[in-house]
Amino acid sequence: MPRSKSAVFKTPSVPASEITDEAVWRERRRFVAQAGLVAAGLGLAGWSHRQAFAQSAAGLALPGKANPQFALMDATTPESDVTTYNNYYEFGTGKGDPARYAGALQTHPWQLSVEGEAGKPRTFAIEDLLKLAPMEERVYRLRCVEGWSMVIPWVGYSLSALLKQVDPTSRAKYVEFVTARQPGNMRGLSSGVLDWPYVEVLRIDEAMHPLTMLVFGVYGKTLPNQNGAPLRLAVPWKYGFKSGKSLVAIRLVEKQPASSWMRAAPHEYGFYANVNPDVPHPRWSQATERRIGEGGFFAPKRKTLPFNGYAEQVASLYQGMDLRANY
Ligand SMILES: Nc1nc2c(c(=O)[nH]1)N[C@H]1C(S)=C(S)[C@@H](COP(=O)(O)O)O[C@H]1N2
Ligand SMILES: [Mo]
Repeated sequence: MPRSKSAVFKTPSVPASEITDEAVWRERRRFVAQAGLVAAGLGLAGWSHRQAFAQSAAGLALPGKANPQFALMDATTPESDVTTYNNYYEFGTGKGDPARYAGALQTHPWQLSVEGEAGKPRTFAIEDLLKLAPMEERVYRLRCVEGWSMVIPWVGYSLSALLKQVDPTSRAKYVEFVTARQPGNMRGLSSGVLDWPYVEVLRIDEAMHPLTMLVFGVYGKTLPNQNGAPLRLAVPWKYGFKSGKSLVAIRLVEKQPASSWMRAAPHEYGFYANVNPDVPHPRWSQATERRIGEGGFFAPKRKTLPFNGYAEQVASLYQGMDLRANY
């Protein structure tokens, strides 16, 4: 897990005036040789002077083949909103905090361990994950339980492609998603709003559903830290908090686990958290939503759709269940 700062990403401490062209060139070569994204053979077009001195691998070109199956009629939310209006409580609870402070997140090197009820549990380097399946661009709605929504062009692939690699056993009934906890780098950890690390949970069939996406990029570039670099989840029919950012482990388990939010406020957050306009949160109605970037505060609200508009794809997963009891 990337708990310690990598020397590779430190800016040289020599005054700029003393750095020869040779030294600059050497430093660049060293950085390029060690940075994972290049090793991944993506042929990243944007890799150049700009990236040579970057502190992270966020914002590099990461094209995905547009998948028309996930095209939406809704206009996409402007990139400037997607990357500046965020929830990432490890960096503070204000909407602007993640963009302001998530630069401190260390995203290199990065590994994801896929463990538990699996025939072939394995730790994957981010470089290998980037090569595991073809990158797709999918436009998904994101509905936050707080009553706002966005439409976001993510880049990644179905989580099922990864899970299949480890051969889940028949006892793998649930999946736990564990996200990064970097005490020195996350100024929000001291706040105590949640138990860290931030953990989210799905049923195995939800995790294997083709809509459930492992996300590496947004707007054709690798994820900015505030959006969950270097990889996060997107589960578009559930409230946004189910989509954990900066994943470090995925655990296949037999018994239904609790998420961080379930433990913090069990009456407010259940296991499922499917978007449901008929079941209000104790503090927020879920009937309507404000689409970020759409005409500001006074723009008419939109009606929230059951399963966030994905009912056709996912309603069958919950057949026979009381969705009021299973909120
Ligand atoms: N690790 C972690 N993941 C998280 C959160 C968080 O605080 N920490 N917030 C969640 C919530 S409440 C929402 S709405 C989405 C927001 O994703 P975005 O900022 O990329 O739009 O991330 C989710 N994933
Ligand atoms: Mo949210």
